[in-house]
Amino acid sequence: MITIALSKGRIFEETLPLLAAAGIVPSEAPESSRKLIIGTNLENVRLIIVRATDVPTYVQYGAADLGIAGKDVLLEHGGAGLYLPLDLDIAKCRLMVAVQNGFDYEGAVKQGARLRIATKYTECAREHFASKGVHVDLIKLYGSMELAPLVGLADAIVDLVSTGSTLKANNLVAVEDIREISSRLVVNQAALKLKHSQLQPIIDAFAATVAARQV
Ligand code: PRT
Ligand code: MG
Repeated sequence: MITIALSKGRIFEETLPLLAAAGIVPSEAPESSRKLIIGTNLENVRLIIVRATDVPTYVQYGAADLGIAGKDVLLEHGGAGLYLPLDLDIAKCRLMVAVQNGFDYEGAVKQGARLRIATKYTECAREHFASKGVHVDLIKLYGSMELAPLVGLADAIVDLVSTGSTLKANNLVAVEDIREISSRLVVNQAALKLKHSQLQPIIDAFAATVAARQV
């Protein structure tokens, strides 16, 4: 049995064509079913539906052989025990620093002020501000980071931005671009050896699809 860990929403949607290229068709959509284990047209392949941040954990411990996770999630997780053979170039966005419109971020940084930063991405944020020599207090949040500067919880946030409409709707502006984010294929290292003949064709089909899109 091959088990693939996916999260609902954008990753599931953008993974469907990759699965199709490997001849895998889910028998249900996770949005319409409450099932956490979803069968496929192939008897020996199943999908498990987990929180995006939990994908690396399921794969690390071998509860899933493969998974798809955002680079943001992998940077926070650390990647222990994981083989990351492929950038799938899906679920793309940017990790950015944003502040409330009118907040003088440049000025605060120049003055050497200690900034309060609210984020779900504490590892990436710590590294970013350390590399710039900016002193920060990190405030860990689990969602809706955009609210923090509006109610005085933080001076700035570190969050993912794709269209920019969430920032705009909350009177925030991006002031720094930390890095590009896309999703990666995550493989359990032991499974890759033990189930090589079953896993390699799936990895190859994903790779061929990604390569064909980049021409
Ligand atoms: O939503 P949930 O709390 O269950 O978990 P999650 O947010 O970790 O999962 P999900 O499914 O929302 O995101 C899965 C992965 O998609 C992330 O790990 C990223 O790698 C990737 N991704 C791509 C994004 C976005 N684009 C994105 N825009 N993840 C989140 N966002 C959020 C962002 O945090 C912000 O709140 O969307 C909002 C901004 O979007 P725009 O379009 O308004 O700029
Ligand atoms: Mg989300």
